[in-house]
Amino acid sequence: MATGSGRYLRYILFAVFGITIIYFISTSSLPSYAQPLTSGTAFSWERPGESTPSSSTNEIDDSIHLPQTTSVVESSQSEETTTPNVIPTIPSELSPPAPGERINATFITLARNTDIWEIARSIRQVEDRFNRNYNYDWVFLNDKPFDETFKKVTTSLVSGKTHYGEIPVDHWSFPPWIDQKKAEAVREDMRRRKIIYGDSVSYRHMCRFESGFFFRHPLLQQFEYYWRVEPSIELFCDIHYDPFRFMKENKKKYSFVLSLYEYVETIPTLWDSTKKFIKAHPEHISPDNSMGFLSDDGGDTYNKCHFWSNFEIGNLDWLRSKPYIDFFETLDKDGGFFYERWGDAPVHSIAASLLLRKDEIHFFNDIAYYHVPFTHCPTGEDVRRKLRCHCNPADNFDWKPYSCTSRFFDLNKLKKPEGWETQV
Ligand SMILES: Nc1nc2c(ncn2[C@@H]2O[C@H](COP(=O)(O)OP(=O)(O)OP(=O)(O)O)[C@@H](O)[C@H]2O)c(=O)[nH]1
Ligand SMILES: [Mg+2]
Repeated sequence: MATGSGRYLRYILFAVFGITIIYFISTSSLPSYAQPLTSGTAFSWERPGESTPSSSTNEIDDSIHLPQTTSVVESSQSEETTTPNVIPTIPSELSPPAPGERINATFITLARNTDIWEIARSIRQVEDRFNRNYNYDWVFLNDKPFDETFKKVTTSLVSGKTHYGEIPVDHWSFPPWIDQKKAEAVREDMRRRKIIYGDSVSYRHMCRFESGFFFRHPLLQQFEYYWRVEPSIELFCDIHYDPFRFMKENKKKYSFVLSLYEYVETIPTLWDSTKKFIKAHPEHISPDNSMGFLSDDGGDTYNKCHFWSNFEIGNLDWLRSKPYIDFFETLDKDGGFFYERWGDAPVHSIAASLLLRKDEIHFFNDIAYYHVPFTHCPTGEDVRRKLRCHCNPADNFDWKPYSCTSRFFDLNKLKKPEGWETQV
């Protein structure tokens, strides 16, 4: 008996369900042709004659209109039928510039012609998330002349002015005091030990250029602040204010989003050269420096912590100042860019930590960033939601053991963002 009545109940349920479906189809899905578009009206996201069901919970803003590209004329009104134009008109401006003053600042990219599509991706991200509203300039530098494709594509993507410069030969070559045989033997040894970029000459020129020369290029003389952008980076969140302006108004000279430990094999004697500089130029060392970020024993040894310089927003006048130039020249004379493989990240980081006051270095929690293989995804759900971030918080590197960002927070007595403990 129980089985029989159960079966009847199922039949009834199926019947009710079927009738509901038929009713729904017959009442809701038939086009009403209520609003024919005539020539001269704007194209709407609604298909002609289709009206948005008012009961729908997905509210479509039918005030969104594209520029006039389509005209559909009802056959009852005219014999003439026009084919919809599939080529939209191109707006001259994607969005209006943000109000307020601009800082004397530029984006800066060092790249080869072959980097074009990777840097195009980066530019697009920077423009979409920030610069389309601010229109800052962009300086491109190369050790060879940029080709037409590079210039054409980048000019079309950047909302500000673009500038293209070639690097002077003596900023991208071996200085005369370098022993070529010794440098070659080092490269061969690093190749055998499989040290990343260990056998590359061009990588060494790049690191030396980024350490000591980019800010001296004639194209950068006119600017006070720079924001470095590398190929194939990602920005995961909207940038809802002007970071250049933040830097200037808060007297910041250097900033970062990611920090980590350097491969010791690439910098075995960098700290010896640094200590030589400290001894020779005590007048350049800031009384309120960040030695605690670099060393766990008061400066005797280097703990390898550095800010990851493929992202940086900084002050060019600081890099052009005597303390920084004296620091770079001490290192350059010791030859470690070629006899080892010193990177510009530890060089900039040691300089910022020793020459600047603690409060002149800034950590941008709200600039969400990726450069292979590390991600900075802002800690704090509220921030991520408000900034429309698309990064996975689980990928955030900030509080992992191989990051030095916790050390930066502790040294500066900063309160870590809520939720950091869950990402360790
Ligand atoms: N003009 C020029 N630019 C270079 C050269 N080598 C590297 N660069 C640029 O210098 C910057 C750093 O080089 P990358 O190859 O990204 O070095 P990296 O970030 O340490 O390593 P990746 O993991 O490969 O990104 C990038 O903006 C490159 O486009 C070169 O030989 N000539
Ligand atoms: Mg890179």
